[in-house]
Amino acid sequence: MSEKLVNLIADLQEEEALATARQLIEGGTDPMAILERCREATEIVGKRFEQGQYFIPDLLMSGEILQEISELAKSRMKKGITTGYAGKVVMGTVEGDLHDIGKNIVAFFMEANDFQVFDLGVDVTPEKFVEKIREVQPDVVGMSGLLTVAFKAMKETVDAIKEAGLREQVKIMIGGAPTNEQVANSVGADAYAKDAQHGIELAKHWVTSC
Ligand code: B1M
Repeated sequence: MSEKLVNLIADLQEEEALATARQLIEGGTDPMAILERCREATEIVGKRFEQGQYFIPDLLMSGEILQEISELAKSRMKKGITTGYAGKVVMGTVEGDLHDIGKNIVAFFMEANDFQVFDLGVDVTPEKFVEKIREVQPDVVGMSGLLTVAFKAMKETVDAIKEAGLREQVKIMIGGAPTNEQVANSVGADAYAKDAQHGIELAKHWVTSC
């Protein structure tokens, strides 16, 4: 069934994809696992776009399907929300990049895991990151980026945090489909998170070991 979901999203069959996701959620499949399959489907969409089979409206449609499925998954997750306090996270999609579906999923799961999340949205300049870090003194800063040009913006953001004298106070993680450990090293971040679960594990580890 989850394989079917991947194919339906990749083929942009909105209604059937939503119905299948609903069936999976109601059947007790872990919402996080469903979202991971959705991410796999968007890789296929991305490839078809690169190969000239899909165009911008198709990217938009895949984004819409993903948003709707993540809302479904989130409504199921809310039941598990606890009441403690794990730490503060300032998060955003870096300057020049407007992709936010993955970032929103990560922010949601962080909140569901007791982090106080300050989500700055998309196209966030280094100055806005610095301003928010000064204001709320977070434990963790998260930068999301889906475009390879976002790597430059990530580096500029880390540099701005250093110049503001705030680098030692925060741990920085990056995420987004094209990122990896090497990108994290090259932009001066502390780590790369491959998905929401990994991001939560990293943030929890940092907060508890400080
Ligand atoms: Co765009 N797009 N897009 N797009 N888009 C990609 C990223 C692309 C790879 C497609 C492709 O060509 N194969 C390509 C980038 C190529 C590159 O730079 N090398 C691309 C392009 C080229 C573009 C435009 C330039 C197209 C154009 O206009 N010519 C344009 C750029 C606009 C801009 O940002 N300035 C553009 C626009 C768009 C839409 C607006 C239409 C739409 C986004 C809608 C939205 O976000 N609200 C869109 C979409 C949907 C995609 C694809 C198909 C799907 C992205 C997505 O949402 N994935 C994408 C193809 C792909 O990713 N392979 C593509 C699902 C999401 C759940 O995964 O974001 O990876 P992801 O998040 C994961 C993990 O990565 C991780 O956790 C999440 C959950 O597992 N994670 C973090 C993410 N952030 C994290 C942060 C963390 C920790 C973990 O801590 C801080």
